[in-house]
Amino acid sequence: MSTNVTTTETGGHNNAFTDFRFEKKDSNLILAHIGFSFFAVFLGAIAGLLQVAQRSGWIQLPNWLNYYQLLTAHGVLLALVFTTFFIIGYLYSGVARTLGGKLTPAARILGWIGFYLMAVGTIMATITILTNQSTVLYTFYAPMKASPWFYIGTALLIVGSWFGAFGIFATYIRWRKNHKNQSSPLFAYMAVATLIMWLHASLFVAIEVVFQLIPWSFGIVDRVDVSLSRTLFWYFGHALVYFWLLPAYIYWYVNIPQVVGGKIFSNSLPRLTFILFILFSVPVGFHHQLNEPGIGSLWKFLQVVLTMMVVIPSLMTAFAILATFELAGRSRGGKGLFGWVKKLPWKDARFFTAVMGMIIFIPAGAGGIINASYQLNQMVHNTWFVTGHFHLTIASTVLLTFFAISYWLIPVLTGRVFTKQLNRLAIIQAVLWAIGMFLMAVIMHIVGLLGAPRRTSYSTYGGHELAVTWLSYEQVIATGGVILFVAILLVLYIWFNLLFLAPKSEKTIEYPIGVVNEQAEHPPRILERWSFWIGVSIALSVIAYAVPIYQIVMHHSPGSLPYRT
Ligand code: HAS
Ligand code: CU
Repeated sequence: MSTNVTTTETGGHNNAFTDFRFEKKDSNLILAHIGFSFFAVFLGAIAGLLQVAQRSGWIQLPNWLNYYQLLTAHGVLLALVFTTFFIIGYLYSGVARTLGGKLTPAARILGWIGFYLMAVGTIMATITILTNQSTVLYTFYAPMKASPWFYIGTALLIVGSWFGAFGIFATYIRWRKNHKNQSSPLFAYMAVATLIMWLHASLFVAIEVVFQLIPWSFGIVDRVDVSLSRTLFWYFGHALVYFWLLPAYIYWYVNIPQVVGGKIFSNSLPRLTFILFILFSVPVGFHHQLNEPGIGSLWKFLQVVLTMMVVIPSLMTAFAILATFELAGRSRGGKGLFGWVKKLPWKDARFFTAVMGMIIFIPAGAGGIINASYQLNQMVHNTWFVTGHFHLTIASTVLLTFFAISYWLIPVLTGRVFTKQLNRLAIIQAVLWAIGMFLMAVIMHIVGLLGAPRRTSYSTYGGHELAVTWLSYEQVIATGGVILFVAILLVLYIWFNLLFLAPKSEKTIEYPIGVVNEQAEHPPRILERWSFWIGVSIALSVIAYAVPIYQIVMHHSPGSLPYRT
């Protein structure tokens, strides 16, 4: 047990740093990412409102616009574009903040190259969606075929994010060189872990896009092996959802302790959780393909077991965050079993909004475990249950946490104050979000159990009794959707103010980075030996995937001709 944790290990938080400001070059790069992400939210939310109103029979779309086109725009802009831009921006901010206060020149160049690649890719993909040439949903399953420019656009988005990752690695490597034998600050450690996982997984969707989908959509080859393409997609797809989740965890582990006036509970546990995510995020993609032919049930079962393993780091996170909150509440004088809960800063939107997301994650995670249970998946697969699940996870837990981050990160970047009024609006926003999601996502779970399919536009199914029941639930779901849209307008209003209108602060605005609790142990060195963990991760993925992929390829499927929706 060691008590002399150095400030660098705690995330570089010492007095010299309370006056921290970003260099202009860094804040511009971060702001570009964050600002672009807001634009995606705006368009994606409009698509969401229209599609839920159409599916529930409230409106009829004009004939130049259809439900599946809106669904594609909604998924691509929110799940792929918004998240990637926001995450890279946020990770850049924390890495610059904790690794010597600024990015390296190489990181800035890589960051800008990445930004432009992602922006150009997004614009290309969005245009093809709006012109109905890429109505293939955000998972772009073959044999539904999109315009080649859609695939090239998404490939640029991914490759751009790799440049962002390289910039972060460059800054991290400089720090390691200058701080031999020290553990890196938690934020930077977690950012590096997240991006290692991301690079590993996204390489495989890049293979799918570059070697299968692009040649096929240009007509260079006529047919595509659907099984292989879906398997490559889900090799990436589950890790993708953790690429969204882990930055939210970084906020919970590293920034929130400072917001609540407490300390980070442990310096090793968060590192171990992130290592477990590197290991187990990838070899689990089959839990999205449990109902698909062509994959042996032994391999599906193995990946179900590994999926249960990847739940463990989330349970560890629940424990650590609660412990952090309890320590903070008690240090503020909270007494008795639950007295500390009252002492937490409930009126601070930077805390409240994120906690709303955490609380929602408890049922959301339970729903995930239901999805992953091999037999139960038969019941819920391709129903609205799954749509409900991901609106609680990505669209509530992660999104609310990102909102909470934006409420201090934009002020740090622009020097504008998150005023009392804006804070109050943000709290109302989070409450509205919870109500809207209760009506929308919780009901989606129920109607999903009644068999209502996902990815389906308005239909009465010829007045079939069961479908009529679905339709009555759908009215509630659409009401939830309207409330969520109002809540998004509030966020956009807050963001606009923080970017352009709110009063400039006289003092430096704090970038919250928590300090590790004095009793925490030094993290074991092995946790920072990346090559070792990358090796284990590759080994696990080979065990889980090598044989089934070999079997798919050797099966020599003639492949499918394209299908245009
Ligand atoms: Fe999932 C489908 C299984 C987590 C997103 N998931 C999806 C899809 C998306 C998605 C987008 O096994 C749809 C993909 C598509 O389009 O087809 N999911 C899981 C499992 C987990 C899980 C086992 N999913 C997520 C997260 C996502 C996400 C996170 C986004 C960010 N999911 C599945 C499966 C499918 C699936 C199947 C395919 C279904 C099908 O058939 O198609 C686990 O990671 C969940 C673990 C989480 C927990 C919760 C821990 C709780 C915490 C909060 C603590 C709270 C505190 C607050 C401390 C065990 C950490 C207290 C504070 C106070 C002050 C009181
Ligand atoms: Cu998954």
